[in-house]
Amino acid sequence: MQTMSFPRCSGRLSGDDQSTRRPPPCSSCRGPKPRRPGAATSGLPTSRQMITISSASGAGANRIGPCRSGDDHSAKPMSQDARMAGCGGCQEDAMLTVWGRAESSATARVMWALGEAGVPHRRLDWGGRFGGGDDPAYRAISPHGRIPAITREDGFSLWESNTIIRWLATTCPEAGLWPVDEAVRWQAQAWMDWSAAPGRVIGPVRAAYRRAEPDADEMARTIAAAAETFAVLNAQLQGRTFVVGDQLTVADLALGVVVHRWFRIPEALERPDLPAMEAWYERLRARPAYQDHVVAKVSARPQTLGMGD
Ligand SMILES: N[C@@H](CCC(=O)N[C@@H](CS)C(=O)NCC(=O)O)C(=O)O
Repeated sequence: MQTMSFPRCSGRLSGDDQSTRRPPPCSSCRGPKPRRPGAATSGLPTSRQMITISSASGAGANRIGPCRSGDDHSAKPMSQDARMAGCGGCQEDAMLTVWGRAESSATARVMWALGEAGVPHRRLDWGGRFGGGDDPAYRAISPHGRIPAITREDGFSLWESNTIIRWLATTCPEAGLWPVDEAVRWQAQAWMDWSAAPGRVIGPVRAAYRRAEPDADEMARTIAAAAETFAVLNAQLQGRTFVVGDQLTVADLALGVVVHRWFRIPEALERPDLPAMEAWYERLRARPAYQDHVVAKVSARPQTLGMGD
């Protein structure tokens, strides 16, 4: 069996981010599968130990994890994709790990997606003050050393938050995050790719108001530039519940975190009203997974002028 070494675990398993939600109905056994007590942590690293796993192309890659629920999987074999995803919680041996600190916007996006899909997972603090981005073993998973990345014990790994979200949505179709209609599906892809644009303009806004001595002109200029970009999303949301229709999709998952940052700009700063986007933001805030992984984690400290990093 081929083996591959994953980065040493920092031991910071974030308990609040272990999925406690009930998994969605399993696509294979057609019914919710109860989780084994302790399944979220058994066999997983507890301190700085090396995780050795079988490679995705190795002998264990296509193995269906033993289902301990007594469900009969032979009636409807799992698809290859569902097996690789461990979707629905039936592949307990293939517990998904998210590498990334909770307050990172890219990590929060993935965590929110996992919460929406109800996929069992754990998160390890990684990147930023926790370090690890330069660990050669982590670089093997995430080539530019950025967070987040995901790994499974059978060797599957992936990086780039939007790609992880696409993978999740397509391997867990039960979650309904991947539009069935072809035209809508491609619109969602376009909005996902466009999500880099608001990502680029919100950074300068945050840098401007957080400076020790914020400059009024710089703040006004960066907010105006950001508002121009966010107005594009506001126009798209007019008359729609979510970005590409009446259902939450990958497009919302790609954009929801950066919009949270926009609405966290200190109230003292003037910014144009974007009513359709604000109504959509309120709809997102009503979702428990968004509350847990975005509102409670990203820019959670009160945002004030001159607050520093
Ligand atoms: N396009 C990447 C961006 C990844 C990225 O830049 N992540 C930031 C955190 S949001 C990062 O890794 N920063 C360095 C660090 O946290 O150590 C994605 O969406 O996954």
